[in-house]
Formats: sequence, C-alpha cells, structure tokens
Amino acid sequence: SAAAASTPHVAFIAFPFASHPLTLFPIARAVAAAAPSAVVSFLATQRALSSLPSGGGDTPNLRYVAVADGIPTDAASPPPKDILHLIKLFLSSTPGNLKQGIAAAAEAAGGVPVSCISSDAFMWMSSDVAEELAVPWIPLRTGSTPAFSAHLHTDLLRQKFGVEGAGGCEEELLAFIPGLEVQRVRDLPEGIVAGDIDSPFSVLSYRMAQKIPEAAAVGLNTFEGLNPAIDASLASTFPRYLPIGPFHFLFPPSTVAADPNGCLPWLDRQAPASVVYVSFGSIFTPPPEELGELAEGLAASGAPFIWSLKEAAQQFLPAGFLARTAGQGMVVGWAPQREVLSHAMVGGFLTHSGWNSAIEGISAGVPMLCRPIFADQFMNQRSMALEWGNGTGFEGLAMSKEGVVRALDSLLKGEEGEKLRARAKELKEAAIAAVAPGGSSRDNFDTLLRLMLIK
Ligand code: U2F
Repeated sequence: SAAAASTPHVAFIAFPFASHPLTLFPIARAVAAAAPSAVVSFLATQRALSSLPSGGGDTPNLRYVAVADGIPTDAASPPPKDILHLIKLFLSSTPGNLKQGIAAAAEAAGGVPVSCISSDAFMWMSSDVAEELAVPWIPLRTGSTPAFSAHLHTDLLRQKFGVEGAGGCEEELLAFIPGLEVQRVRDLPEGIVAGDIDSPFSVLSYRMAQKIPEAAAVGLNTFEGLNPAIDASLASTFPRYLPIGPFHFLFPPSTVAADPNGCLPWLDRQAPASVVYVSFGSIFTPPPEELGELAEGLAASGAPFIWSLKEAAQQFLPAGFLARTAGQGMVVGWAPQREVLSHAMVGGFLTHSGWNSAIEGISAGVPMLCRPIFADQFMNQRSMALEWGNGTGFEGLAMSKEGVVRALDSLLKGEEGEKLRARAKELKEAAIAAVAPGGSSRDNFDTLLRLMLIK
C-alpha cells in the first residue's frame, strides 16, 4: 500500500553477545521514540533478545525480531556453552539468518519494507544485506573509540610492525595515528599486530574496518571532546562520523533498575564517596589466584565494597572471606551498575575498563582503577591515565593484596584520588552537556535520525 511504501522502517542488527545488544538497544529506543510513525525492528538471537527489557509502552513502534543463532537443532549433544564457539556458530549462519530476519521484520510490520539497516559495527556483513536491498547501512560502534581508530589503521600497523607480535617495538608510541599518541604498540587489541589474527574478533574487526567507508554514517558511543584528535581525523575521513554518546543517556529507561541483591539500599547506609564498586564486565574474570589477592586486599583495606562477581567464580574466593567481610561489603552475581556508579556513596570503580564500563564511569563522575584483561581495555586504561586524568592502574598490571590496599587508599582517601575525582566530575558534566538540547551528541543524533528516516 502507499502507506507501507512511505513509512520508514529502521532495522537494528545487534552483535548478539556479551554487553553488545544492551549497548545498542537505547539507540533503537531513542529512534523509535523520536519517530513514532516509523517502524523500528531490533534483530538479535532469541537468547540475546530475552536479556533485553521487555517491550516498554513508551515505544510501541519498536518490535523484536529473532534471528537464527546457528546452533544445530538436530544434534544429540547439548548446545555449546563456550562463548567463542557460540560466536563462531552464529557468524557462520550470517548473512542468511540476517536476510531472513529482515524479511521477517517487514512481514511483522504488515509489509513495510526495511528502508535502513543500522547494525553494531562488528556486524560488517549487514552492509552486504543493505546493499542487496539498496538501503543505507549505518553502523554503530559499541566499543572503544581509540581501539576503533586502531582497527581502521590495521593495514598501516601491520606494515610497520608485522603480525608476529611486534618483537622489540612493544613500547613504541602510536604517535603516527592522530589521537593515539599516548598508546603503545603493546596496548593494541590482540589480533592486530600480535596474537591470533584469524580469531573471530580479529576478523570481525578487520572486515569492519574495510566496510566502514561504505557506510552512510557511523554513530559512536562517545562524545565530542573526549578524543578530539581522533574526532578530527576520523571526521575528515568519514563525512558522517557522529559521536552520539553516552548511548544510555539518549534514552534513559523509564523503569527503576532491578536490584535483586539490594545494592542500592545497602549503599544508602554508607558514607559519601567511601565505597569501591568492583566489576570485570560480562565476559572474563581474572584468574583464581588474582581473585584471591583482590579479596585479601579488599578485606585488608577496610573499604566498603560492592563486588559484582559471577556466581560461578565465587567458589574461588578465599575460605571464610564472605563471612569475614559481611559487615564491610557485599559480593553479588549482578549489580545495577549504572545506578550503583551514580550513587553518592560510591567513591571509586575497580574495573576491567571495558568500553561500556569506562563510559558509565565517566557518566557517573567516578574515578577508575583499572585492571585491563583483553581487547580494547588496555587502550581504555591508557586514555584514562594519560589523557583524561580520571583513572589509574596497578603497578605491574595484575592485582596483589598490597597493591590493592595501596591503590584503594590512594583512590578513596588520598590526594591522587581527589585529583582523579575532580577530573571525573568534569568529564561527567561534559557528557551530560553533550546529550542535553543543543549539545553535540544530541545534534549528531538528530543528523543520524534524519539519515535513518530517509525513504
Ligand atoms: C566487552 O565488554 P564487557 O561486556 O565485558 O564489559 P563492558 O563493556 O564494561 O560492559 C559491561 C556492561 O554490563 C553491565 C555494565 C555494562 O553496561 O553496566 N553490568 C551490570 O549492569 N551489572 C553487573 O553486575 C555487571 C555488568 C569487551 F570485553 C570490552 O573490551 C569492550 O569494550 C566491550 C564493548 O565492545 O565489550
């Protein structure tokens, strides 16, 4: 019908693992809310969809569409639990499952054809699907901006340093890439010049970098001013380089976050800026010995703490730790992280420095103590320590009992902590200003929205 033909239909395609769908989701909601007469579909595996908030009444034009996860259904053995295995199965069923999903989205919308595909930038093959339909592809970068720039310069980096580990050059600064002046070769995500360059993440990132120039626009979970040199350089390469973050500020949830472990009422009973919140993200956990050191360090520091630690990893805590520290802090399988970080009693964030955590720490104005583990996390820590001034790390990277005590003392009670906290507060103000009316992220979002709704 004429109505169906003229109605914009934006299909979001998530990378359906770890924190990625949850990072992308606020953008889909913000688009649906800003364009109530448009159709918005959110494509992910059933498993990923079930981890998202159930359909809110505030965006009735937003619909979930399940895509196949590639797990064989006829196999006698149970589905794999290992995330890398699941990622490989999923990727091997693209782009067919995505094309089916796009068709299903149109059908579910009463025949309104998809007119724009916006995907997690990792999902580079979405560009082929978009090309086949002759609709624009608008990737959204959910991970770190410095690492994004590094991925875009992969060929240059490999020319200079090879792919065998850059032996002898690990300390060299990446000063030849605008905005990466503080980064060393050794801080690069694995799979660029070192590590397995055939791993799924390395290949995804490489293909992403090759496809990005074909995009109608690129949206990023950052805000102008955080990495000015990267912004300037990428904006001159890509005419539609649009920092629109913090993503979660663009569409704040209308419901109160679930707090099954009672973190927020517990925080209410603490002293201002006295608590350290500890989390290493949704994928990896530090090795058991190091968890033991951290636990002993937390106990010895006396600092009140909330430690989000996956239930499966809690068995590695030292014997008696939970009983010994029951009056001091809490270990929980999950915490409402954003709300915890924004709570006035939280004075520091011990983090793996995943990008979402980094952005959430910035948004909450909390100084960070970093224990990077893999991927973009080393670069994120370098940015905090040497560029933004809102974070620091451990000497020698890994956590020891004494290292934890020293670092927490300095973060929560020392002069260094005060300096970091002052910078963290400035960054928070900048993040809030960016998404406020007239702010750069809000303006960039409006541009992105216009591009998405063109029919
Ligand atoms: C990968 O990061 P992760 O998913 O491991 O970590 P984050 O990017 O920091 O995202 C974790 C999210 O989970 C939330 C938290 C973040 O939004 O608020 N969360 C929570 O709400 N409650 C909890 O108890 C624990 C976590 C990768 F490892 C990183 O290197 C990348 O930067 C990142 C983005 O691509 O993906």
